[in-house]
Amino acid sequence: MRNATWKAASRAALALTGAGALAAGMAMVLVAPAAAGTTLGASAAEKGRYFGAAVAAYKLSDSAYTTILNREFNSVTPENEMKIDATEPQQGQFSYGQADQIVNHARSRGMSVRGHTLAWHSQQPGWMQNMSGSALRQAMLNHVTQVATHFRGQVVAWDVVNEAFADGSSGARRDSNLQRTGNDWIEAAFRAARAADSGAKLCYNDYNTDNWSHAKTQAVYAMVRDFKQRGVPIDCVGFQSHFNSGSPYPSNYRTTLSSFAALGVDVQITELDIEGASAATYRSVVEDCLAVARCNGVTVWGIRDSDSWRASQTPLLFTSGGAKKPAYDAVLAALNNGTTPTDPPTTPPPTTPPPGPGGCTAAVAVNQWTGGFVATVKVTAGSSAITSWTVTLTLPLGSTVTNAWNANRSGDTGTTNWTNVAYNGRVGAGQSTEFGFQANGTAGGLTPTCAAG
Ligand code: 9MR
Repeated sequence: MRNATWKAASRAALALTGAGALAAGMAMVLVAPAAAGTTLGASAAEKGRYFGAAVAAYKLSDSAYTTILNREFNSVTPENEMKIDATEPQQGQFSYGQADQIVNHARSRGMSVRGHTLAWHSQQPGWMQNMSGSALRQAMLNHVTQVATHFRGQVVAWDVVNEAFADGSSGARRDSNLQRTGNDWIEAAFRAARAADSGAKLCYNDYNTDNWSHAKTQAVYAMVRDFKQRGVPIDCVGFQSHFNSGSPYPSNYRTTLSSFAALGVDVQITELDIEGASAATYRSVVEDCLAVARCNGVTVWGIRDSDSWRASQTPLLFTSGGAKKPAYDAVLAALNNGTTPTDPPTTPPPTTPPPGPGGCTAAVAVNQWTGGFVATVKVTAGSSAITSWTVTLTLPLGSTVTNAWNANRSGDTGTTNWTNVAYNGRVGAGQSTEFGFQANGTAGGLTPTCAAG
């Protein structure tokens, strides 16, 4: 079912175009929609892809905006209207008006809809920001269930979880109230989404995961591989791809897309914008997607520059006045020239390099509440790089580890040993990586020791 979804959406868009052309021919008054190959959506559909835009409900009354939207795009993502603060402003009271408006606009025109987003540390309503522990976990799962159920059959893919990993070199999960409910919050969200809507593709979505050599990319990769191995229901990974001078388009972007695809998930470019809108960079992004069979499509994060969250960077395909920019022409040409891809060979998972000499230190930060705590342990290499590490930590009597992330452990009580996982054993001289765990009981004065190699 899920694999057929994109193809069905593309067919619907083409069928609509055909019907419109026929009607125009008979009545001789209607303007025929542009033929396939002259708009982003039609050209993408010819390649079995979609081309989408983030859409704001309040702009649907702006005809300059909807003219471009309706002409060019065959997929939409609500920019803010499906977020937690919009859909559940008071706990247990759901509000779908603006999201429904976008969904109806899209679907009545043959466009597919990406849902964004069910579980996120940001844009939480006040009531959720103030929650923690099992009450928050329950509220999050109920939110996922209710919202995915409401949009069942209308959303082809969901960003189930958004931006759950930290920036920088740690490869760690981002600290948040959701993360502090336990490291399994992400897989719990995916399971709830699948139970509520078995027809939608379920995606993990993040930014700064475009460069294959970055720790954050590798950490998400390791999570997806683990989910696939353990049967956690994940179907796709969204690469936001907000490119700018501080976070540029990387030359290994295609490697990133194909490596994730080789894990058995689809990949989607979900929030594309490029500072300055370089035509060459836009072209490269589209070519990279077309080169990967499991890259389903591209969504730009807004239509005109004035619609962008970073308007001053003029990062989109249309000027504020609605004119096509050179980047638009480059994207259209790339879509029309693209060849039908074949699946790339499976990329072997990264392996842990052999141990080498060097020393390390470990420091722990604790977030304690009544009856439990989360410990974040920072492992720092000494004056030379290390390739593996072991941290030893003694828990106070009565404390038991309940779950952990970014490290393998032996022992849940008393003296516990923690070793690196495949992607965080190598730490450069003076650099750090982090792992963490949640435990019942009290933390006391934890004093970790670290051994390298
Ligand atoms: O474009 C969105 C902007 O209108 C909102 O104010 C902002 C609030 O968090 O979210 C923007 O969209 C973000 C998206 O939901 C997740 N990835 C980053 C996007 C840009 O900030």
